[in-house]
Amino acid sequence: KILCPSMMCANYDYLKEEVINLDRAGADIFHIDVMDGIFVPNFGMGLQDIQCIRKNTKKPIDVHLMIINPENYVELFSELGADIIYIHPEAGGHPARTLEKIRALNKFRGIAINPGTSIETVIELLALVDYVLVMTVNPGFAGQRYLDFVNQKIKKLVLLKKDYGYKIMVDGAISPERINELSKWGVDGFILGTSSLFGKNEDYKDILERLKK
Ligand code: S6P
Ligand code: MG
Repeated sequence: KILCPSMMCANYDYLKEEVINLDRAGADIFHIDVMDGIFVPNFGMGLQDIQCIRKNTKKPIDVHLMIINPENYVELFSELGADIIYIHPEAGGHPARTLEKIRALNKFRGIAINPGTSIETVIELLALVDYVLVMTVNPGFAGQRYLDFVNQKIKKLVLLKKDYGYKIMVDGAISPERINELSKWGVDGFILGTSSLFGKNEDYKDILERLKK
């Protein structure tokens, strides 16, 4: 199980300490949500936040770009030290070209797909990516409700995985129970927000160890 703390849920008063603690506690990949107020009705995280996270961990970081025309910004996020760059094929531009750009920068390529986006509309991209981030909430906010209708898509992506070799990650309202169930289905990685990791009054290490099992 690949466990990825969603850093927009961290305590910003102590962002540096949060990164150091999560790193020591066994986080696998730091997940950073980037929102432009247009593709999704919210803003965050800032470039300075990304710099702070990059400075305080050697673990991989991913940027989940919820921004329109991501093609224009992949160099920027590459320079900021992202290891995995997720783009939304729904966000305009030419996703296949953007993914090619990410590969040329020697970064891992990812697509993030909205609950309302079907596999059929992104099938050509599946051969071009290392990671598929399945949104199980409509993107933009933490603390939402899990959308059960996405389960069907997750199962289809698990079947297709054998031919393409991507990793499947899920993002949105991922609770401990959900992690158990989805990992049995063949989901590889989990974005951890308020449903499983943050605001729990328990050591990150204890939580992450329990979730790993
Ligand atoms: C949502 C964003 C996610 C959230 C995460 C929060 O737009 O892409 O990464 O931060 O879903 O987790 P939770 O458990 O509060 O839904
Ligand atoms: Mg996200």
